[in-house]
Amino acid sequence: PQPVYLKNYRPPAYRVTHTELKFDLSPTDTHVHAALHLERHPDSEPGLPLTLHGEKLSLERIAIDGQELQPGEYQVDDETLTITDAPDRLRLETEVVIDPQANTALEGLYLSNGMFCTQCEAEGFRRITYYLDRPDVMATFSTTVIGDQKQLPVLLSNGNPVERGELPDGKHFVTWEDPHPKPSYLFALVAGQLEKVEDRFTTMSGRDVTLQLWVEPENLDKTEHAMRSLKASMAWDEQTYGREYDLDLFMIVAVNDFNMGAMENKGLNIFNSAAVLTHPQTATDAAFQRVEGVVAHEYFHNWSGNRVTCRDWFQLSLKEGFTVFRDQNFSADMNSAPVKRIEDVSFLRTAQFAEDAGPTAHPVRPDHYIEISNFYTLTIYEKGSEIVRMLRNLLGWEAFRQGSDLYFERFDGQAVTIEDFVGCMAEVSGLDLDQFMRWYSQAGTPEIDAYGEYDYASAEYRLTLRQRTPATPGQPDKLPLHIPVRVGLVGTKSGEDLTLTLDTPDGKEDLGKDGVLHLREEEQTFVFTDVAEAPVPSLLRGFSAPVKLRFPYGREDLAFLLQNDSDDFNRWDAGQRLAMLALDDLIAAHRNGVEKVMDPRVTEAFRSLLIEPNDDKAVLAEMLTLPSEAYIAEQQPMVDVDAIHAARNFVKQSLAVALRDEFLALYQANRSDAPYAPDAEQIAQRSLKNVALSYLMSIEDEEGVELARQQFEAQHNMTDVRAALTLLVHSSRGDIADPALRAFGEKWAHDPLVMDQWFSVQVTRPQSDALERVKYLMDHPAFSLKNPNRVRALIGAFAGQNRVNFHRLDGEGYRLLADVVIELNRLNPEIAARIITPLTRWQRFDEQRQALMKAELERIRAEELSPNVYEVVEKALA
Ligand code: DPP
Ligand code: ZN
Repeated sequence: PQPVYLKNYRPPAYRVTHTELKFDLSPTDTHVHAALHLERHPDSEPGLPLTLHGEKLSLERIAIDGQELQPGEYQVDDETLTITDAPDRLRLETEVVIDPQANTALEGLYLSNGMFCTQCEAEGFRRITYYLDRPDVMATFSTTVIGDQKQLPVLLSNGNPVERGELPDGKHFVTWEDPHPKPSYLFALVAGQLEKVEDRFTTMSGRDVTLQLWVEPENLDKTEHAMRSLKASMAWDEQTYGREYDLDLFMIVAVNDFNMGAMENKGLNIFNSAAVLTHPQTATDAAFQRVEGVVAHEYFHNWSGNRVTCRDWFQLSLKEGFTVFRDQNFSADMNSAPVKRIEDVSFLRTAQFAEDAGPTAHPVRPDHYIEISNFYTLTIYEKGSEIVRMLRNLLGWEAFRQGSDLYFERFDGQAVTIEDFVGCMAEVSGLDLDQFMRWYSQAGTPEIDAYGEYDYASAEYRLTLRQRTPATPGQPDKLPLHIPVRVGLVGTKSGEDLTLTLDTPDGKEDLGKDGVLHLREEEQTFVFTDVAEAPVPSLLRGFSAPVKLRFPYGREDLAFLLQNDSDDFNRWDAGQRLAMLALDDLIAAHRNGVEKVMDPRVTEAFRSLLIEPNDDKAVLAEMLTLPSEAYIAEQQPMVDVDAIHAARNFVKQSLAVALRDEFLALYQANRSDAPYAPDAEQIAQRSLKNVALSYLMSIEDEEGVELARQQFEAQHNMTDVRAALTLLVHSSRGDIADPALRAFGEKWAHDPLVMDQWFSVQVTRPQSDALERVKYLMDHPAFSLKNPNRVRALIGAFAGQNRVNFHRLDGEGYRLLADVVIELNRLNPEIAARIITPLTRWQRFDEQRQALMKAELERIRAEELSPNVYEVVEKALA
């Protein structure tokens, strides 16, 4: 497979002004008739032939303006259809046959539980019909769907239904018109035995929109939260961005077999059932919040993605980074804003930083790729969102909103680039964002070394910041970035933020109590004057840039910030840093075979959190949560999974022993029998209660075990049931855990999304039988390698979250993952190329594990590989 390069972008030879499609649906031979209204693109190079994309299509007929083409007048290969002497304007008709039932890759048109559905982003439409399948070709669509009336009573596509009727042989049809020009990746079709829940929304200009949520009949009782989230998203986008919905109908469909979370097809969003269905008895708080976030994300794409789309796939973050930023802010407004920020940053710092430090590191705008579906990454999405957040912070909300308005107005109906977006921000604000653009082209996580000095005599505080971005594959040398560093100086006597007066070449600048430093050089010193007392600096407040910042904090400094910092995020981060210092010592002790000793300062810090809680419950629950094993691993030069696991357990158990009564009291204080609601207050209460329980269970405290057992048996809601079940299954109390697991498995055997949780709970258990359980569960009737959710719940959870067992020294964990990758490479290359990730991180481990992991990668490389897996394996072994 050959790479595609950004620098080779050329406009297409032709554009499509209107697309007419007719589908005659059948599981194994669906006929697709397409009539494309084509005209030469005004900017194309003269003489270019008309080349259409097409894969796995069998061509039955081809005609131009009603004239059948003869063999020789066109050429077909595995990926394209080319017509050399096409006129400048033409109506091209093709008829192809496709086999949805054989489509296990879940790209293009496929069958899921007897239901037809599509996934076209990024390049799935070419598996449906011959087309200029690239995002800068935008056309209006008219789609007729024909299907068996009994098997397929519901026939959906984009836009508005304009005609329907009966046909011979028990068939019927519906014709859909989508008046908004769109690229092919936003095309969608769904047909099956679905039922709907309906609601309405009146937009700010008075458009009456019908909202429909289509599901399989047994899931009708799981739609309420998604519908509520949709209406909240529509209102939020009007209030926050002035963006309104633009059709009379908005549909969401839940599908069981789906590679991604969801897809923003115009007017017909298709969702992985896991990202839309909820019920208090089947979904956890985290699942409710995910549904809210994903519903919002896909809805927001209607403007940031659909009305204004990407010129080419290198610009993917143009729509994804911006839309993630929008959905993160929406969720922050709906829930606890500081906790949302803590969660998003935790995710970024573990998963995205790891990606940026590994062999598949790439810029937020890559300059080449082999397989675009490999680039739906944490870097494009999460780091992309952080870049937009930095822009918002640099401009301030009002100017940022003006820039956003300008962007949507100027580029409505167009396919554009990241320069177009940032250009609008520069234009409205007058800021020079040239250096800032390097965030899009340089891969790797920048590191900042900070150093501060207080001079009593002059009352000055000098803060020196030095930045460096490590080399990444293909990018050995990096340039300095423009990094906004939000800071405060917290007075050690007062515990208050001191006023910041920055000494600049143009005189003194008053930054208030919380200011942004613009780090642009490799090294810069910032001098604050009139600093009345010795401060502890609070750096990178709110995580103002996606960087690693080091500062030689003492443990007392961190305990002080944990008590006094006015920035919630940094208060939490001070606690994490304090715990990390203790963990580092314990990891070293474990490695050296020295007795482990708990740092009393950590215990005291936790004690004060528990005794005089000055936080809301949601933040407190985060404060009491230790850094995850994955995050700890990210901080180590070489990952020692066993030492990390042992050190973290030691801290947890020490805290539990020292603060046992406090945790018990916290648990009791946060019990509630109130009917379940996924609101911020209840969610906070449950997380606090379950954090307390996790401490008690870490020492298998008798009362704690009994509380876990009761909590499981009460079956009040899935959040509490799953928390209790996990703690029991991860403990040594098989006497209680085994019957609970069995009861749970029997109760929910009919519900695949709950069985996914049942799989995950078991395969993440730290005991040494976990790998055998994975193998055993792979034969369970509820498991299937063909379903991406099952694969993620069983294999993904094991390889990604069960670090001690996946990294077993006999290499069995690696072997198991490689076997799965080899099988999925044939069935579903997109999922294969994702699930392989833990193996690609071999450089981070000891020599013995490195050798074992590389041997498995080599074994995979020896197979006949899909472009997806090929690209990842080649990078991993480069
Ligand atoms: N564009 C989708 C999303 O991120 C992914 N296919 O919502
Ligand atoms: Zn998206």
